[in-house]
Amino acid sequence: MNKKMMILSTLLTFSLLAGCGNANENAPANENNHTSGHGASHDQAGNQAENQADNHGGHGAEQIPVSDNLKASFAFASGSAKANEETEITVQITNKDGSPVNDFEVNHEKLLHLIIVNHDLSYFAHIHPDFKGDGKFTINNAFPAGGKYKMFADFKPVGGSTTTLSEWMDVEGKEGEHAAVTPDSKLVKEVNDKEIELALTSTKAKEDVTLTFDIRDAKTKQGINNLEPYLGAVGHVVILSEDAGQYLHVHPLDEKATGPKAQFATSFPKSGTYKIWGQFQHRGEVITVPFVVEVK
Ligand SMILES: [Cu+2]
Repeated sequence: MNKKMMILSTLLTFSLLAGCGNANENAPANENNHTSGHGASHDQAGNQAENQADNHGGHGAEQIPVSDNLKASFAFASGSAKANEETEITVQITNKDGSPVNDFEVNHEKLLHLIIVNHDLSYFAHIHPDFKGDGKFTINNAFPAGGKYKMFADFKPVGGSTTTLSEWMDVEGKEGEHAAVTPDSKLVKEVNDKEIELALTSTKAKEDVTLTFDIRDAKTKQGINNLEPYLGAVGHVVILSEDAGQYLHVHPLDEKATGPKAQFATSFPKSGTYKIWGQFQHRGEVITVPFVVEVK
């Protein structure tokens, strides 16, 4: 994909996310599946996004109806999860009629990406469940405390578009502190002996944004120019709104970059506080660096 296509694809995705966001908030209580991606119901904005997508008809396999028809059911294999205990998570992808979906495209080297965060976004996991057939994926995870966790399954069915389906799950046990998601005063962090600086070309909602991560050795301040591919690209970035209601897809501008700079394209659907996790690999080690930004 060239840069233009990537931006177009990103824009379309965000239009859809922005459009479906409100519909999700109003989802009936018995709807156990909060779709942060392409939800079943479309409000006015959602329809606009869909029309917009139709106008760009040449957009390859990204057809919306398939994703609209999908459902993800999240469960703990033993029925419940306890803090600090390995728990098997199952994610079952079905059509709305309950028939399992078994054909997935490899997307960033995996069939399905599972992102898990807790209520205040202080916990973040990005893991890759194994496909077991019958639409089912499983993986073990240990949750650090009790409380609510939101799980996002990110996948691409064959013939469909990139889809993100999510659900809040309860983990038994003592809850951790509830910390506020506070915007960083300086977008520089030190993680695993690396100093990572983030720059954004815009912090306004609905604008194209390029995120540039600059990765240096924390001691020498020398740029690191031998980043290794992580999930087939220079890095992987996940962005969530403060309430975890909006999950943003982010695309690297140059997948083959090796540092010290790694650039990604996105667009924030609305104003608010967002948490950004950048993930990079250097010398076999995955570095996860979080930032919090305020979008106006
Ligand atoms: Cu992944």
